[in-house]
Amino acid sequence: MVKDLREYLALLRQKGWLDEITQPRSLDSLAGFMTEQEKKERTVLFDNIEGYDCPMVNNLFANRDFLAALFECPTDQVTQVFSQRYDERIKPVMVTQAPVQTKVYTGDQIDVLRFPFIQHAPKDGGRYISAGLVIAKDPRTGVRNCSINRMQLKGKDYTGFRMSPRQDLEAYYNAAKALGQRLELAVAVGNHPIDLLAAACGPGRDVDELEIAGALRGEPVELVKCLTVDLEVPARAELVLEGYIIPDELEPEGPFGDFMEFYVPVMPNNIFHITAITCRERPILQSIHAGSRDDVTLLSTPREAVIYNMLHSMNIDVRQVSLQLCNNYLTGAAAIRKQLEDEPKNAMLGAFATFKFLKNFIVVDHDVDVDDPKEIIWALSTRLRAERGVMVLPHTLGFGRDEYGIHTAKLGLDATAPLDRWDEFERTGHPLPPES
Ligand SMILES: Cc1cc2nc3c(=O)[nH]c(=O)nc-3n(C[C@H](O)[C@H](O)[C@H](O)COP(=O)(O)O)c2cc1C
Ligand SMILES: [Mn+2]
Repeated sequence: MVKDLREYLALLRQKGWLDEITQPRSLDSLAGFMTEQEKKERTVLFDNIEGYDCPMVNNLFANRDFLAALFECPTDQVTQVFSQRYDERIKPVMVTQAPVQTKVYTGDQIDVLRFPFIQHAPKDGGRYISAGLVIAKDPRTGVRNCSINRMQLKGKDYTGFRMSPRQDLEAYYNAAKALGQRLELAVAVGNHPIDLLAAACGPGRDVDELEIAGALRGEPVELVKCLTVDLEVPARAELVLEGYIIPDELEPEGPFGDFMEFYVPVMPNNIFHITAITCRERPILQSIHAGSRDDVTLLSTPREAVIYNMLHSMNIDVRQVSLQLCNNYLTGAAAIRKQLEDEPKNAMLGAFATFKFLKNFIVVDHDVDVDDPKEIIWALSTRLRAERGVMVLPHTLGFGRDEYGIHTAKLGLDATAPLDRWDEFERTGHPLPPES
Protein backbone atom coordinates (compact mmCIF):
# COMPACT_ATOMS: atom_id res chain seq x y z
CA MET A 1 0.00 0.00 0.00
CA VAL A 2 1.18 3.54 -0.75
CA LYS A 3 2.58 5.43 2.26
CA ASP A 4 1.30 8.96 1.73
CA LEU A 5 -0.41 11.34 -0.68
CA ARG A 6 2.75 11.71 -2.80
CA GLU A 7 3.01 7.96 -3.32
CA TYR A 8 -0.70 7.80 -4.15
CA LEU A 9 -0.24 10.53 -6.77
CA ALA A 10 2.74 8.61 -8.17
CA LEU A 11 0.49 5.55 -8.48
CA LEU A 12 -2.17 7.58 -10.31
CA ARG A 13 0.52 9.08 -12.58
CA GLN A 14 1.76 5.60 -13.42
CA LYS A 15 -1.79 4.49 -14.25
CA GLY A 16 -2.24 7.55 -16.49
CA TRP A 17 -5.13 8.87 -14.37
CA LEU A 18 -3.53 12.15 -13.23
CA ASP A 19 -3.59 15.48 -15.09
CA GLU A 20 -0.80 17.82 -13.96
CA ILE A 21 -1.53 21.40 -14.93
CA THR A 22 1.65 23.44 -15.21
CA GLN A 23 0.15 26.42 -17.08
CA PRO A 24 -0.71 29.31 -14.74
CA ARG A 25 -4.22 29.18 -13.29
CA SER A 26 -5.86 31.81 -11.11
CA LEU A 27 -7.14 30.71 -7.71
CA ASP A 28 -10.68 31.74 -8.72
CA SER A 29 -10.64 29.47 -11.77
CA LEU A 30 -9.73 26.25 -9.94
CA ALA A 31 -13.23 25.33 -8.74
CA GLY A 32 -14.56 25.32 -12.32
CA PHE A 33 -11.66 23.23 -13.60
CA MET A 34 -12.17 20.78 -10.76
CA THR A 35 -15.78 20.21 -11.81
CA GLU A 36 -14.63 19.52 -15.38
CA GLN A 37 -12.05 17.02 -14.14
CA GLU A 38 -14.71 15.27 -12.13
CA LYS A 39 -16.79 14.79 -15.30
CA LYS A 40 -13.69 13.37 -17.02
CA GLU A 41 -13.09 11.02 -14.06
CA ARG A 42 -9.50 12.19 -13.73
CA THR A 43 -7.46 13.47 -10.78
CA VAL A 44 -6.00 16.94 -11.20
CA LEU A 45 -2.92 18.59 -9.72
CA PHE A 46 -2.65 22.37 -10.22
CA ASP A 47 1.06 23.03 -10.04
CA ASN A 48 1.15 26.69 -11.00
CA ILE A 49 -1.42 28.73 -9.10
CA GLU A 50 -0.96 32.45 -9.69
CA GLY A 51 0.24 34.23 -6.55
CA TYR A 52 0.78 31.02 -4.54
CA ASP A 53 3.77 28.75 -4.34
CA CYS A 54 2.30 25.37 -3.59
CA PRO A 55 0.13 22.94 -5.55
CA MET A 56 -3.48 21.87 -5.04
CA VAL A 57 -4.92 18.45 -5.82
CA ASN A 58 -8.53 17.41 -6.39
CA ASN A 59 -10.67 14.42 -7.35
CA LEU A 60 -8.53 11.76 -5.70
CA PHE A 61 -11.28 9.14 -6.06
CA ALA A 62 -12.50 9.79 -9.59
CA ASN A 63 -14.30 6.42 -9.74
CA ARG A 64 -14.26 3.03 -7.99
CA ASP A 65 -11.14 1.90 -9.89
CA PHE A 66 -9.14 4.44 -7.88
CA LEU A 67 -10.17 2.85 -4.58
CA ALA A 68 -9.35 -0.56 -6.04
CA ALA A 69 -5.87 0.66 -7.00
CA LEU A 70 -5.40 2.01 -3.48
CA PHE A 71 -6.54 -1.24 -1.84
CA GLU A 72 -4.70 -3.32 -4.45
CA CYS A 73 -7.80 -5.41 -5.19
CA PRO A 74 -10.31 -5.88 -8.04
CA THR A 75 -12.87 -3.08 -8.31
CA ASP A 76 -15.81 -5.29 -7.35
CA GLN A 77 -13.99 -6.42 -4.17
CA VAL A 78 -13.42 -3.01 -2.53
CA THR A 79 -16.42 -3.32 -0.18
CA GLN A 80 -15.38 -6.80 0.91
CA VAL A 81 -11.73 -5.84 1.43
CA PHE A 82 -12.78 -2.75 3.35
CA SER A 83 -15.04 -4.72 5.68
CA GLN A 84 -12.51 -7.53 6.20
CA ARG A 85 -9.77 -5.11 7.20
CA TYR A 86 -11.94 -2.68 9.16
CA ASP A 87 -11.86 -4.54 12.49
CA GLU A 88 -8.15 -5.46 12.41
CA ARG A 89 -7.24 -2.32 14.34
CA ILE A 90 -3.58 -1.27 14.38
CA LYS A 91 -2.37 1.39 16.82
CA PRO A 92 -0.29 4.25 15.42
CA VAL A 93 3.44 4.44 16.15
CA MET A 94 5.44 7.53 17.12
CA VAL A 95 8.36 8.88 15.11
CA THR A 96 10.61 11.84 15.86
CA GLN A 97 11.54 12.94 12.33
CA ALA A 98 8.57 14.02 10.25
CA PRO A 99 8.37 15.38 6.70
CA VAL A 100 5.40 17.49 7.81
CA GLN A 101 7.63 19.40 10.22
CA THR A 102 10.26 20.34 7.62
CA LYS A 103 9.09 23.94 7.86
CA VAL A 104 7.70 25.52 11.02
CA TYR A 105 5.88 28.84 11.32
CA THR A 106 4.91 30.27 14.70
CA GLY A 107 3.99 33.70 16.12
CA ASP A 108 4.05 36.49 13.52
CA GLN A 109 5.13 34.05 10.78
CA ILE A 110 1.72 32.35 10.81
CA ASP A 111 -0.26 33.15 7.68
CA VAL A 112 -2.80 30.58 6.54
CA LEU A 113 -4.02 32.96 3.80
CA ARG A 114 -0.87 32.43 1.75
CA PHE A 115 -1.87 28.85 0.96
CA PRO A 116 -4.10 28.33 -2.11
CA PHE A 117 -7.31 27.28 -0.35
CA ILE A 118 -10.21 28.11 -2.65
CA GLN A 119 -13.75 29.39 -2.58
CA HIS A 120 -15.77 26.36 -3.66
CA ALA A 121 -19.23 27.66 -4.67
CA PRO A 122 -20.15 31.09 -6.07
CA LYS A 123 -22.14 32.20 -3.02
CA ASP A 124 -19.85 30.73 -0.35
CA GLY A 125 -18.83 33.16 2.38
CA GLY A 126 -15.17 32.91 1.36
CA ARG A 127 -12.24 30.54 0.98
CA TYR A 128 -12.39 27.25 2.86
CA ILE A 129 -10.13 24.50 4.09
CA SER A 130 -12.29 21.60 2.92
CA ALA A 131 -10.11 18.51 3.22
CA GLY A 132 -8.68 18.96 6.71
CA LEU A 133 -8.31 15.90 8.93
CA VAL A 134 -9.19 17.26 12.37
CA ILE A 135 -7.55 15.54 15.32
CA ALA A 136 -8.64 16.06 18.93
CA LYS A 137 -8.41 14.25 22.25
CA ASP A 138 -11.18 13.70 24.77
CA PRO A 139 -10.16 16.00 27.66
CA ARG A 140 -11.43 13.39 30.17
CA THR A 141 -10.05 10.14 28.73
CA GLY A 142 -7.39 11.18 26.21
CA VAL A 143 -9.03 9.07 23.47
CA ARG A 144 -8.27 10.51 20.05
CA ASN A 145 -10.91 11.44 17.45
CA CYS A 146 -10.63 12.25 13.76
CA SER A 147 -13.18 14.02 11.60
CA ILE A 148 -13.36 16.29 8.59
CA ASN A 149 -14.74 19.77 9.23
CA ARG A 150 -15.07 22.80 7.01
CA MET A 151 -13.00 25.82 8.05
CA GLN A 152 -13.59 29.28 6.60
CA LEU A 153 -10.44 31.38 6.25
CA LYS A 154 -10.91 34.55 8.29
CA GLY A 155 -7.48 35.97 9.07
CA LYS A 156 -3.80 35.07 9.05
CA ASP A 157 -4.04 33.09 12.26
CA TYR A 158 -7.66 32.08 12.64
CA THR A 159 -10.48 30.36 10.78
CA GLY A 160 -14.14 29.58 11.28
CA PHE A 161 -14.87 26.02 12.34
CA ARG A 162 -18.08 24.04 11.82
CA MET A 163 -18.87 21.06 14.03
CA SER A 164 -22.32 19.48 13.84
CA PRO A 165 -24.28 18.62 16.95
CA ARG A 166 -23.92 14.94 17.89
CA GLN A 167 -20.54 14.63 16.21
CA ASP A 168 -17.98 12.92 18.48
CA LEU A 169 -15.96 16.09 18.35
CA GLU A 170 -18.87 18.02 19.84
CA ALA A 171 -18.84 15.69 22.86
CA TYR A 172 -15.14 16.51 23.36
CA TYR A 173 -15.95 20.19 22.96
CA ASN A 174 -18.71 19.98 25.59
CA ALA A 175 -16.36 18.14 27.94
CA ALA A 176 -13.70 20.85 27.52
CA LYS A 177 -16.36 23.48 28.15
CA ALA A 178 -17.50 21.77 31.36
CA LEU A 179 -13.88 21.70 32.55
CA GLY A 180 -13.44 25.37 31.63
CA GLN A 181 -10.69 24.48 29.11
CA ARG A 182 -9.86 25.22 25.51
CA LEU A 183 -10.12 22.31 23.10
CA GLU A 184 -6.85 21.79 21.26
CA LEU A 185 -7.04 20.68 17.62
CA ALA A 186 -4.57 19.74 14.91
CA VAL A 187 -5.70 19.85 11.29
CA ALA A 188 -3.75 17.88 8.67
CA VAL A 189 -4.10 18.72 4.98
CA GLY A 190 -2.65 16.64 2.15
CA ASN A 191 -3.39 13.32 3.81
CA HIS A 192 -2.98 9.68 2.93
CA PRO A 193 -6.35 8.97 1.25
CA ILE A 194 -6.98 6.13 3.70
CA ASP A 195 -6.66 8.49 6.67
CA LEU A 196 -9.44 10.64 5.22
CA LEU A 197 -11.59 7.54 4.66
CA ALA A 198 -11.02 6.54 8.28
CA ALA A 199 -11.94 10.04 9.48
CA ALA A 200 -15.22 9.82 7.55
CA CYS A 201 -16.16 6.51 9.26
CA GLY A 202 -18.59 6.67 12.15
CA PRO A 203 -17.22 3.89 14.35
CA GLY A 204 -18.82 5.17 17.55
CA ARG A 205 -17.36 7.21 20.37
CA ASP A 206 -14.12 6.16 22.04
CA VAL A 207 -12.69 4.67 18.87
CA ASP A 208 -9.51 6.27 17.55
CA GLU A 209 -10.07 6.55 13.80
CA LEU A 210 -6.29 6.40 13.25
CA GLU A 211 -6.42 2.77 14.43
CA ILE A 212 -8.97 2.19 11.66
CA ALA A 213 -6.61 3.93 9.24
CA GLY A 214 -3.94 1.45 10.39
CA ALA A 215 -6.35 -1.43 9.85
CA LEU A 216 -7.25 -0.31 6.33
CA ARG A 217 -3.62 0.37 5.43
CA GLY A 218 -2.42 -2.89 6.95
CA GLU A 219 0.34 -1.05 8.82
CA PRO A 220 0.49 1.55 11.60
CA VAL A 221 0.12 5.24 10.86
CA GLU A 222 3.29 7.11 11.79
CA LEU A 223 2.62 10.03 14.10
CA VAL A 224 4.76 12.90 15.32
CA LYS A 225 4.20 15.14 18.34
CA CYS A 226 2.81 18.57 17.60
CA LEU A 227 5.00 21.52 18.58
CA THR A 228 2.49 23.81 20.31
CA VAL A 229 -0.40 21.53 21.36
CA ASP A 230 -0.59 18.21 23.20
CA LEU A 231 -1.59 16.15 20.13
CA GLU A 232 0.02 13.90 17.54
CA VAL A 233 -0.41 14.15 13.76
CA PRO A 234 0.39 11.94 10.74
CA ALA A 235 4.10 12.50 10.09
CA ARG A 236 3.73 12.16 6.32
CA ALA A 237 0.88 14.63 5.88
CA GLU A 238 1.70 17.71 3.78
CA LEU A 239 0.67 20.51 6.12
CA VAL A 240 -0.58 20.80 9.71
CA LEU A 241 -2.34 23.64 11.48
CA GLU A 242 -2.01 23.45 15.26
CA GLY A 243 -4.34 25.43 17.48
CA TYR A 244 -7.40 25.51 19.70
CA ILE A 245 -11.02 26.56 20.01
CA ILE A 246 -12.38 28.44 23.01
CA PRO A 247 -15.83 27.23 24.13
CA ASP A 248 -18.64 29.66 23.33
CA GLU A 249 -16.45 31.94 21.24
CA LEU A 250 -18.64 32.11 18.13
CA GLU A 251 -18.67 34.17 14.94
CA PRO A 252 -20.88 34.13 11.84
CA GLU A 253 -19.66 31.48 9.39
CA GLY A 254 -20.92 30.75 5.85
CA PRO A 255 -22.89 30.64 3.69
CA PHE A 256 -21.48 27.37 2.41
CA GLY A 257 -22.58 25.09 -0.44
CA ASP A 258 -23.05 21.82 1.43
CA PHE A 259 -23.18 18.14 0.41
CA MET A 260 -26.81 18.28 -0.77
CA GLU A 261 -25.75 21.04 -3.16
CA PHE A 262 -27.76 23.68 -1.29
CA TYR A 263 -26.31 26.62 0.59
CA VAL A 264 -26.25 26.37 4.37
CA PRO A 265 -27.01 29.89 5.64
CA VAL A 266 -24.69 31.95 7.79
CA MET A 267 -24.69 30.63 11.35
CA PRO A 268 -22.75 31.27 14.55
CA ASN A 269 -19.89 28.79 14.60
CA ASN A 270 -16.62 28.26 16.46
CA ILE A 271 -13.29 29.93 15.82
CA PHE A 272 -10.04 28.02 15.38
CA HIS A 273 -6.95 29.91 16.59
CA ILE A 274 -3.73 28.81 14.90
CA THR A 275 -0.65 28.48 17.11
CA ALA A 276 1.66 26.91 14.50
CA ILE A 277 1.76 25.90 10.85
CA THR A 278 4.14 23.10 9.93
CA CYS A 279 4.60 21.67 6.43
CA ARG A 280 6.78 19.98 3.86
CA GLU A 281 8.59 21.98 1.17
CA ARG A 282 5.90 23.04 -1.34
CA PRO A 283 3.15 21.11 0.45
CA ILE A 284 0.54 19.52 -1.84
CA LEU A 285 -2.83 20.69 -0.57
CA GLN A 286 -6.19 19.10 -1.25
CA SER A 287 -9.70 20.49 -1.83
CA ILE A 288 -12.96 18.57 -1.61
CA HIS A 289 -16.13 20.12 -2.99
CA ALA A 290 -19.15 19.27 -0.86
CA GLY A 291 -21.41 17.08 -2.99
CA SER A 292 -18.55 15.91 -5.20
CA ARG A 293 -17.30 12.49 -6.18
CA ASP A 294 -14.59 12.68 -3.49
CA ASP A 295 -17.13 13.70 -0.85
CA VAL A 296 -19.54 10.87 -1.65
CA THR A 297 -16.70 8.34 -1.87
CA LEU A 298 -15.43 9.24 1.59
CA LEU A 299 -18.84 9.23 3.19
CA SER A 300 -20.36 6.23 1.44
CA THR A 301 -17.53 3.69 1.23
CA PRO A 302 -17.56 2.88 4.97
CA ARG A 303 -21.37 2.77 5.08
CA GLU A 304 -21.57 0.51 2.03
CA ALA A 305 -19.31 -1.91 3.89
CA VAL A 306 -21.47 -1.76 7.03
CA ILE A 307 -24.69 -2.34 5.06
CA TYR A 308 -23.06 -5.18 3.11
CA ASN A 309 -22.03 -6.85 6.39
CA MET A 310 -25.47 -6.35 7.89
CA LEU A 311 -27.28 -7.95 4.93
CA HIS A 312 -24.75 -10.76 4.84
CA SER A 313 -25.32 -11.40 8.56
CA MET A 314 -29.07 -11.65 7.82
CA ASN A 315 -28.30 -14.53 5.41
CA ILE A 316 -29.25 -12.36 2.47
CA ASP A 317 -27.21 -13.28 -0.62
CA VAL A 318 -26.01 -9.70 -1.16
CA ARG A 319 -23.83 -9.02 -4.19
CA GLN A 320 -23.28 -5.27 -4.36
CA VAL A 321 -24.23 -2.21 -2.31
CA SER A 322 -24.00 1.36 -3.59
CA LEU A 323 -24.63 4.67 -1.89
CA GLN A 324 -23.15 6.47 -4.88
CA LEU A 325 -26.13 6.80 -7.21
CA CYS A 326 -25.69 10.56 -7.02
CA ASN A 327 -23.19 12.73 -5.18
CA ASN A 328 -24.77 12.25 -1.78
CA TYR A 329 -25.24 9.14 0.30
CA LEU A 330 -28.93 9.60 1.14
CA THR A 331 -30.17 7.19 -1.55
CA GLY A 332 -28.75 3.72 -2.03
CA ALA A 333 -29.32 0.35 -3.65
CA ALA A 334 -28.40 -3.28 -3.10
CA ALA A 335 -28.25 -6.10 -5.60
CA ILE A 336 -29.22 -9.45 -4.09
CA ARG A 337 -29.89 -12.96 -5.29
CA LYS A 338 -33.35 -13.25 -3.80
CA GLN A 339 -34.08 -16.48 -1.97
CA LEU A 340 -37.50 -15.69 -0.49
CA GLU A 341 -40.24 -13.51 -1.93
CA ASP A 342 -40.40 -10.75 0.68
CA GLU A 343 -36.71 -10.77 1.52
CA PRO A 344 -36.06 -7.38 -0.13
CA LYS A 345 -38.11 -5.70 2.62
CA ASN A 346 -35.85 -7.21 5.25
CA ALA A 347 -32.87 -5.99 3.26
CA MET A 348 -34.33 -2.46 3.37
CA LEU A 349 -34.85 -2.71 7.14
CA GLY A 350 -31.27 -3.89 7.59
CA ALA A 351 -29.91 -1.00 5.56
CA PHE A 352 -32.04 1.63 7.31
CA ALA A 353 -31.10 0.20 10.71
CA THR A 354 -27.37 0.55 10.10
CA PHE A 355 -27.28 4.06 8.68
CA LYS A 356 -29.54 6.74 10.08
CA PHE A 357 -29.26 9.28 7.24
CA LEU A 358 -30.26 6.74 4.57
CA LYS A 359 -33.55 7.96 3.14
CA ASN A 360 -34.33 5.90 0.00
CA PHE A 361 -33.18 2.33 -0.56
CA ILE A 362 -33.86 0.24 -3.66
CA VAL A 363 -33.38 -3.51 -3.80
CA VAL A 364 -32.68 -5.04 -7.22
CA ASP A 365 -31.74 -8.45 -8.55
CA HIS A 366 -28.14 -9.60 -8.96
CA ASP A 367 -28.16 -8.86 -12.72
CA VAL A 368 -28.46 -5.10 -12.15
CA ASP A 369 -25.44 -2.81 -11.76
CA VAL A 370 -26.23 -0.84 -8.61
CA ASP A 371 -23.72 1.91 -9.39
CA ASP A 372 -25.57 2.87 -12.57
CA PRO A 373 -28.66 5.05 -12.01
CA LYS A 374 -29.98 4.05 -15.45
CA GLU A 375 -29.89 0.40 -14.44
CA ILE A 376 -31.78 1.19 -11.24
CA ILE A 377 -34.47 3.09 -13.16
CA TRP A 378 -34.63 0.15 -15.59
CA ALA A 379 -35.30 -2.21 -12.69
CA LEU A 380 -37.96 0.12 -11.28
CA SER A 381 -39.58 0.34 -14.72
CA THR A 382 -39.61 -3.38 -15.40
CA ARG A 383 -39.77 -5.18 -12.05
CA LEU A 384 -41.27 -2.96 -9.33
CA ARG A 385 -44.84 -3.91 -8.40
CA ALA A 386 -45.82 -0.70 -6.65
CA GLU A 387 -48.79 -2.08 -4.72
CA ARG A 388 -46.56 -4.58 -2.91
CA GLY A 389 -43.02 -3.35 -3.45
CA VAL A 390 -43.18 0.05 -1.76
CA MET A 391 -42.41 0.44 1.93
CA VAL A 392 -42.70 3.75 3.77
CA LEU A 393 -41.48 4.03 7.35
CA PRO A 394 -42.86 7.30 8.71
CA HIS A 395 -41.49 9.21 11.70
CA THR A 396 -37.97 7.83 11.70
CA LEU A 397 -34.73 9.65 12.35
CA GLY A 398 -32.84 10.90 9.34
CA PHE A 399 -30.53 13.73 8.40
CA GLY A 400 -30.84 16.31 11.16
CA ARG A 401 -30.95 19.73 9.54
CA ASP A 402 -34.50 19.31 8.21
CA GLU A 403 -36.85 22.24 8.65
CA TYR A 404 -39.37 20.91 6.12
CA GLY A 405 -39.52 17.28 7.25
CA ILE A 406 -37.91 15.93 4.09
CA HIS A 407 -35.83 13.33 5.95
CA THR A 408 -38.27 12.00 8.57
CA ALA A 409 -39.51 9.00 6.59
CA LYS A 410 -37.75 6.13 4.84
CA LEU A 411 -38.75 4.91 1.38
CA GLY A 412 -37.88 1.34 0.36
CA LEU A 413 -38.51 0.04 -3.16
CA ASP A 414 -38.44 -3.62 -4.15
CA ALA A 415 -37.49 -3.74 -7.83
CA THR A 416 -36.84 -7.47 -7.93
CA ALA A 417 -38.57 -9.89 -10.26
CA PRO A 418 -41.10 -12.43 -8.89
CA LEU A 419 -39.10 -15.29 -7.42
CA ASP A 420 -40.58 -18.22 -9.34
CA ARG A 421 -40.70 -16.39 -12.68
CA TRP A 422 -37.00 -15.84 -13.29
CA ASP A 423 -37.07 -17.26 -16.82
CA GLU A 424 -39.54 -14.60 -17.89
CA PHE A 425 -37.45 -11.81 -16.38
CA GLU A 426 -34.03 -12.87 -17.61
CA ARG A 427 -32.36 -10.01 -19.46
CA THR A 428 -31.58 -10.42 -23.13
CA GLY A 429 -28.23 -8.60 -22.88
CA HIS A 430 -25.32 -8.90 -25.26
CA PRO A 431 -22.86 -11.48 -23.98
CA LEU A 432 -19.24 -10.55 -24.72
CA PRO A 433 -17.39 -12.81 -27.17
CA PRO A 434 -14.99 -15.20 -25.42
CA GLU A 435 -11.57 -13.59 -24.87
CA SER A 436 -9.08 -14.46 -27.57
C1 LIG B 1 -15.45 16.56 2.78
C2 LIG B 1 -16.18 16.43 4.08
C3 LIG B 1 -16.52 17.58 4.81
C4 LIG B 1 -17.18 17.48 6.02
N1 LIG B 1 -17.48 18.62 6.71
C5 LIG B 1 -18.08 18.54 7.93
C6 LIG B 1 -18.32 19.71 8.72
O1 LIG B 1 -18.02 20.83 8.31
N2 LIG B 1 -18.90 19.57 9.93
C7 LIG B 1 -19.25 18.33 10.41
O2 LIG B 1 -19.77 18.25 11.51
N3 LIG B 1 -19.04 17.20 9.69
C8 LIG B 1 -18.45 17.28 8.47
N4 LIG B 1 -18.22 16.15 7.73
C9 LIG B 1 -18.67 14.84 8.26
C10 LIG B 1 -17.78 14.31 9.36
O3 LIG B 1 -16.42 14.50 9.10
C11 LIG B 1 -18.01 12.82 9.54
O4 LIG B 1 -19.37 12.59 9.83
C12 LIG B 1 -17.16 12.20 10.63
O5 LIG B 1 -17.34 10.81 10.61
C13 LIG B 1 -17.50 12.71 12.00
O6 LIG B 1 -16.61 12.10 12.91
P1 LIG B 1 -16.84 12.01 14.48
O7 LIG B 1 -18.28 11.62 14.72
O8 LIG B 1 -15.86 11.00 14.89
O9 LIG B 1 -16.54 13.35 15.09
C14 LIG B 1 -17.55 16.22 6.51
C15 LIG B 1 -17.22 15.08 5.79
C16 LIG B 1 -16.54 15.17 4.58
C17 LIG B 1 -16.18 13.91 3.82
MN1 LIG C 1 -15.22 9.52 16.06
